[in-house]
Amino acid sequence: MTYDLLLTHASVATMRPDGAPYGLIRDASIGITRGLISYVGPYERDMSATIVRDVAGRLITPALIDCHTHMIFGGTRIGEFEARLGGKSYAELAAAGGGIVSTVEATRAASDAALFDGAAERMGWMLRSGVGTIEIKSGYGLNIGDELRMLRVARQLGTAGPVRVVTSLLAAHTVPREYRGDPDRYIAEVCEELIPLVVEEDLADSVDAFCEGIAFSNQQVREVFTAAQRAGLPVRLHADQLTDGHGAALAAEFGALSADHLEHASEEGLRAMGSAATVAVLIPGASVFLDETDRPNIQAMRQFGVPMAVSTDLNPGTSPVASLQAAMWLATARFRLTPEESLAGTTRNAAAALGLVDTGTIGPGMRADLALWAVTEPAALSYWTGAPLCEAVWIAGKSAYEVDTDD
Ligand code: DI6
Ligand code: FE
Repeated sequence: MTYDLLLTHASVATMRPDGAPYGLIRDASIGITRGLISYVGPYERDMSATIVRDVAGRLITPALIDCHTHMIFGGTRIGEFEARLGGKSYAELAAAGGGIVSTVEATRAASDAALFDGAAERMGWMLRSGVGTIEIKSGYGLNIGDELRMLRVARQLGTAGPVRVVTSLLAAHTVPREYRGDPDRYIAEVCEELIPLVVEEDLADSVDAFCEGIAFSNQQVREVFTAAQRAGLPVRLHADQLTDGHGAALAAEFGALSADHLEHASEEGLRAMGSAATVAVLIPGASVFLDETDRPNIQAMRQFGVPMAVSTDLNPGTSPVASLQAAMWLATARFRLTPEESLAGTTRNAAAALGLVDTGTIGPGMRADLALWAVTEPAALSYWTGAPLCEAVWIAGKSAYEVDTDD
């Protein structure tokens, strides 16, 4: 057989769950045919390919997957960041009309082209940290027209490539100013008008909500989830980030793909997530940036068999983190994940959080979504931070990024 591309002499972290830690194979070759992996295993001398690349023992992992971002937005919140360092809390600023609502104003005022260009630049940063798939949420439009506009821009980013984009409708992010006195009316509009329009245009792959005192109640989230599932869309939830709002249990009850943040989730909630196979998406960047003292209960997640993913939550308010490899470092340093859990969290388990079965591990038949790193040990990806370790990314077998070796 002749491969389109053959990578030889690699340390391959396949991230397949059975077998060696990291599913690691040393001195391995990866054969790629028509965008898919057709061989991974020991180096064999007589394999032929259109392009052969000897990677000299360096590490290849699945291209990383960021399963939670708010990558499309207008403006920044640098002023708010400085105010927080002056002593104000995130919740105080949100209550005073700052926070998410201020990004909503800047996003509504931005043109489609400005939203696209801003997000495309950030996606370039993410690609250079080894990312091949990114989930992007709406949630800064908060009216029918602007939520649809954000999702259309997200779809355009996916079409433009090279990074694969998965989208989530997050209209239930916070109560828009126009509905301050009547959030139930906003929720009804989301359920009855917006979700059907999103489905009609195929703009979202899932529906998300923010269950929190400063956002939406359990009952309001139930309504959104019920409407989403009736329309055939899977759900996910921002759960128990700032307080225990029983979000983990609610997500499990609806069989959500993921429940995200979880700093204040109860043991019962996490147990329910384990039974429902709902992925816990851990976001150490927001924890650090907001200087949260409570950490997610990783021990309970391990005990109840909750799959753990790691994401940046890239957004202007709580997590201006634009490298998924930096999030891996934070996940070990802040949440005490092992380096293997951290890499599983940005590959195999992140794919599960997005409901994707064709990426996240390296094996025959999987998409050739691969990242090449300037290290040989998989644990090094959670050890170094701030170093541009990623040397190349292939997405569906195509070269998507190649480090500039001239300097
Ligand atoms: N939780 C978060 O961390 C982001 N959204 C959410 O529901 C924050 C978004 C923002 O502050 O703009
Ligand atoms: Fe978020």
